[in-house]
Amino acid sequence: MKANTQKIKPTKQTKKSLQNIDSYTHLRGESIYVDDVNVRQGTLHAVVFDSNCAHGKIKSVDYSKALALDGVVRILTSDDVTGENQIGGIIPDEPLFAEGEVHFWGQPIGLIVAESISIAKKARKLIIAEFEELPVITTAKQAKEKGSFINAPRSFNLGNVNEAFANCEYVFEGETFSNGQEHLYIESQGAYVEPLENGNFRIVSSTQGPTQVQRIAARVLGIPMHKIEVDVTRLGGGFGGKEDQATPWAVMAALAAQILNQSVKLILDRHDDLRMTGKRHPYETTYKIGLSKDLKIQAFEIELLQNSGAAADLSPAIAERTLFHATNSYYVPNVKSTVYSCKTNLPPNTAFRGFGGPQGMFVIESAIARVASELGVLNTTIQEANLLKENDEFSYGQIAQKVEIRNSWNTAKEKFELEKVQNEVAVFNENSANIKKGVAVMPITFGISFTNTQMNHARALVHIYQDGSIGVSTAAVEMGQGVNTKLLQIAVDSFSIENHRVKIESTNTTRVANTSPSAASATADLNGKALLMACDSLLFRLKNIVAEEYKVDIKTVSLRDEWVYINDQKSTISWEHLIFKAMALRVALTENAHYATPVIHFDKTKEKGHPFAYHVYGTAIVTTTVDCLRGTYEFDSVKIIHDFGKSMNLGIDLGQIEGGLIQGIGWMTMEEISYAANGKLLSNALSTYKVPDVYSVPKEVEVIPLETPGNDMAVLKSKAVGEPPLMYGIGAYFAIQNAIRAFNPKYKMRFHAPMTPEKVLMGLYQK
Ligand code: LUZ
Ligand code: MOS
Repeated sequence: MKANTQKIKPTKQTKKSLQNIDSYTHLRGESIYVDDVNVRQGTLHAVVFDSNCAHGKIKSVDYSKALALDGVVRILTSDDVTGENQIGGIIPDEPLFAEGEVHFWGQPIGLIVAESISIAKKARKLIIAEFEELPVITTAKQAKEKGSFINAPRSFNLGNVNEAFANCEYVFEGETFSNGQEHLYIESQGAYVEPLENGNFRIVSSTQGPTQVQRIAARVLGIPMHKIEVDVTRLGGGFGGKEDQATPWAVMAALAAQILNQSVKLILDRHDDLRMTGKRHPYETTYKIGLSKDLKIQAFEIELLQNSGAAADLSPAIAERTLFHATNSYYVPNVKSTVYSCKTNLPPNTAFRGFGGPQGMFVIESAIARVASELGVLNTTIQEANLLKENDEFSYGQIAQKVEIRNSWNTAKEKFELEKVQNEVAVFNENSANIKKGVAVMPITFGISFTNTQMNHARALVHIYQDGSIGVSTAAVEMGQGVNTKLLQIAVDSFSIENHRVKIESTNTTRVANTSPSAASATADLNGKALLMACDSLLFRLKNIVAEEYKVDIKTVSLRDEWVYINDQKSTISWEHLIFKAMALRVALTENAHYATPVIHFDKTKEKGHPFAYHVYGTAIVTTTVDCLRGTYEFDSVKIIHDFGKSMNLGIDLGQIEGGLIQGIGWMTMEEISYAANGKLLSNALSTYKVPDVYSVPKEVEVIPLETPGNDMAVLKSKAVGEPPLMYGIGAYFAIQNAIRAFNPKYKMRFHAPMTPEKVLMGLYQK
């Protein structure tokens, strides 16, 4: 395969997007990550000693040789924890350091603190641990058979599936599997902790959830939260992997800093990170789908087994989102969906872009593909017949409103000439023996808000300094998604001042407290809305100064391009002059605002409510070419109609679409996590775990914004864009599958992701 000359068609932008404010320092290599922080003299370095047994009783651990090594300062274990040895977020079921037993390969047992990383690593090799091995569970199915669960199953129900199936013309049952996914943030997990005076600590962490780090560190160190300050400048990627799982490393470093009264740095190297951290949850699912004669889906019943790993982590919340998205973009009047969070001996699996949603969507897309092949129709015929309409009810009780799925589908169909493409592919396949093409369409409908209603809030703290410059603090964590650029845009637009006047500060728990993690695609919405409120309050005060001085109605006062206008006339008051006046009049130039998403609610006892502020919609057409001698494939094009609402920064939002899409294609086609039966991670390096690269991205990616009125629940009507595009990648699986079907009429469709070249080859030559 030759290198792709990737062509990304420039999408028409009405207004030039503000360039990502980090691009200057990124390009020069000057951006600061945890490993770049200036450390205090005498800083110690830590390495985690972890289990090489997936399930067992710890018989003995001999640290003596390691401790004798020159430069080793201390080895901490569960015995040294000053507070509670417990880091569980949702359920307290996860020790910081193993106590008595180990439950996964890679579970932390101790922390080696030494004068250098190389000494600590050398010491790690000298520790001898003995285990009494216990039975190991690696799959969700094994866990279910043994009754090994994290919590009680959840079930969403709508209508009556049994009655509906009885009246269906067509009923099919089957199984699907989707594998996990490694986050592979470029910056691995890590933290740097300094002890301050009076038993206080400052933690610099690569976390999406600064408050989570602060809360758990306080619990483990046995001190109040106000003694801990967590500071985050930016992350070199998170993708959900640092929503909860940045915490243990920060907490271990903090514990060492507390015990040794010295600053401590703990950064996982890539191999340690791959082995010790959880990933996207694999799911094993059985489904039953029923349709009427006119191909309307009447009933859908699924039982999902989530491979949660050895502790809860965020699994219960992720399982819930799987149910929320189990019908993807379709209206199904009768639904019974049940999910089991299965406890296995893998590292606790965790949040990953889409948060269980993609796993749910894969199942219904598989069921539709199965029906289509059984009935000899195109997948798209069934998909199109069942798209959501205005006022349709989701299985969780929310009524679909401002639905744009048909609009995006129809626009994609027209603009990208779907029928013509499908015909061309069919003609190509008739005339080509060993090269086959496949096309698939992937509609997405993704709910925006944390499904846990109480997490949907944020705050902003704005200081206008006396020289007219501004500092903005929010709960938003910049992880490459460009949220700081959006926040800057909100502040400069609010005051109509120049970009250079605004600085977005680091995310810091002493400036903005009790933060929800930057997650759920909701960061710009929640923090942006809070920032808008803070700016509006300040603006009111500033305008009031002018109104009082000139005895005019405040409504006639406005700020434009760094000047005060009265009745649309430019005054003699500049921005700087206005701030000078405010200082002289002792007007408060600081504001703190709190935003909590209105309207949303959810009743878990009934499993009904209105959990999402709104949904994001879109449709992708994926075209692939499969080499039927080799089983290899490439993607000719992915063409997307996406519902941005009214994008406030199309450049940044397009970046999110492209990144999400490629990450989704990787999950569905090439990234294959593999554990041995004894629980050891086999795909433990980048030589055995394949992520998309420049050779595997689609040759053409075209994204056209859908024309819509936008949605007031989104910040400046600019809809959330972080997670939804990952799910366009699901189309890649079905595009390849359609190419296989064109080559091998005997191919019995299996729905077992990822669709690696090995699986393609087996499908091509299945008899
Ligand atoms: N994190 C979370 C998330 O705690 N709750 C959510 O609903 C969610 N959704 C997507 C991604 N992360
Ligand atoms: Mo998340 S999957 O940390 O938005």
